[in-house]
Amino acid sequence: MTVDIYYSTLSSPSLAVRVFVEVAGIPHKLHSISLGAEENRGSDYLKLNPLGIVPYMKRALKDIDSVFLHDGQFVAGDEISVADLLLAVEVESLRAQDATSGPGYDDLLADHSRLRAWMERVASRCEPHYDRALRSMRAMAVELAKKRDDPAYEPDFVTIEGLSES
Ligand SMILES: N[C@@H](CCC(=O)N[C@@H](CS)C(=O)NCC(=O)O)C(=O)O
Repeated sequence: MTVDIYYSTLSSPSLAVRVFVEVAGIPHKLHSISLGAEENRGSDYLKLNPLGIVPYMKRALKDIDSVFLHDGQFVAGDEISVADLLLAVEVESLRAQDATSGPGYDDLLADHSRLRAWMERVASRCEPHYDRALRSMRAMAVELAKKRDDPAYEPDFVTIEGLSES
């Protein structure tokens, strides 16, 4: 299966993803998005990725399941690496994105049992640091969900941000 990667040559995370898939021999197609020409803010790209940022992988959750986690316990084999942490935190960030619109985080991950099991492995391998570091992001998702129900509700982001320090 070929992974579609939307990327910019001026974006460091894009370059990291490109080098990773090339070194790992993962079949992929690169689609160049010009940040300078603001193609990432154009309606075609926003339809694809409403966040308007690069890198972006189409069907990313499916790709993580079938391409990145198909052999071994972790992304680069049976040992955890920084690739697992970067990817797991990126998946966790869907909590905030989907608290404001679209399906919730649990619904998004519902059909991805391999992905969920890997997320649990990453968290438990890095316990207690992983859950502690993610506390603010998870709390923010809860507060954003309240705001979705009541647009007048104003979450206290300063207090939420401080949670991970305690
Ligand atoms: N956490 C994201 C960060 C992506 C990101 O910040 N991309 C920047 C370029 S490095 C971007 O697309 N900026 C465009 C914008 O914000 O309008 C990732 O690692 O993929």
